[in-house]
Amino acid sequence: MTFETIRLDVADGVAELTLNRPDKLNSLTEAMFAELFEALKSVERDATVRCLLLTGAGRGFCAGQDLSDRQMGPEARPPDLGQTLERFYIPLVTRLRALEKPVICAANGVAAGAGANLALACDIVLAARSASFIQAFAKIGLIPDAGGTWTLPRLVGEARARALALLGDKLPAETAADWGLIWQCLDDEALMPAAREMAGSLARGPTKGLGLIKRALNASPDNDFETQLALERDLQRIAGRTRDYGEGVAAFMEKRAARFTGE
Ligand code: T3D
Repeated sequence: MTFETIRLDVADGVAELTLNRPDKLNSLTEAMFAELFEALKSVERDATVRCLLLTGAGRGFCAGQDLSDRQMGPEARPPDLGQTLERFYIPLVTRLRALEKPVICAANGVAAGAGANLALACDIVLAARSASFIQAFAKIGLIPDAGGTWTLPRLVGEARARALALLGDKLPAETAADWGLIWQCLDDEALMPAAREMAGSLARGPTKGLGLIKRALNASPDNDFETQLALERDLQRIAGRTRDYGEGVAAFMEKRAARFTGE
């Protein structure tokens, strides 16, 4: 598949999706969303893809909405941002969270506005030491979107979430890792090798089981303890019927590495 604003490279079970407008710090345009949705469709449908790795080209990960598309003259009617969220941002982060395959974000540089929350919608976020996370919205009179008001307090607690959102300050990757906003901060040159190794390892994992783990964790914030226990019971029933569960147990008993097929 050839794209203009993103790249999609599929090899050895991993789909590496690169936001590719480096001159504009990979800020998001309508054309880019169209290509992202096309790429996601193929990742969702292709059973040979067992892990998605999202990153950015150049020195930034993603600077959020391309603001040159939002310039207005004094007389112009303001755009309906509710509608752009509905059409673009909500489907993008919803599909990443719902994808029943692991999604890794390798934040290679600054992640600002919806770019930061796009990263946080992924399952595991690795970041280069030179990267940073900025809830830039308040600087232009907006509120954190793309799930930010939901993920931030859950990941870092109310006090830090409120300060990040209200101040719009730059949070260095190292602090983001210390606070539990992301999984790990790595030296710049170590980021992509580590992200690719992790993606490869997940792509060789029990894909159905990993998908069910996501389903359980996605449901958890809305459930009480009893409801979640019941969900675990139902999903474990499904996991217990997968071929990979049989293989995992056999490999353990035979003291060898498991050969998961994702079935
Ligand atoms: O609108 C809706 O549909 C609602 C949804 C909104 C979602 C949102 O994401 S709103 C928030 C939008 N994003 C921002 O407010 C961040 C804007 N960018 C920045 O604050 C800074 O660029 C950064 C802090 C991210 C990085 O700063 P720095 O100094 O490292 O780089 P720079 O020089 O500012 O940017 C480099 C180039 O990228 C520059 O282009 P130029 O002058 O070299 O041609 C800059 O204009 C461009 N760029 C960076 N961010 C954006 C952008 N161009 C368009 N839109 C951007 N968001």
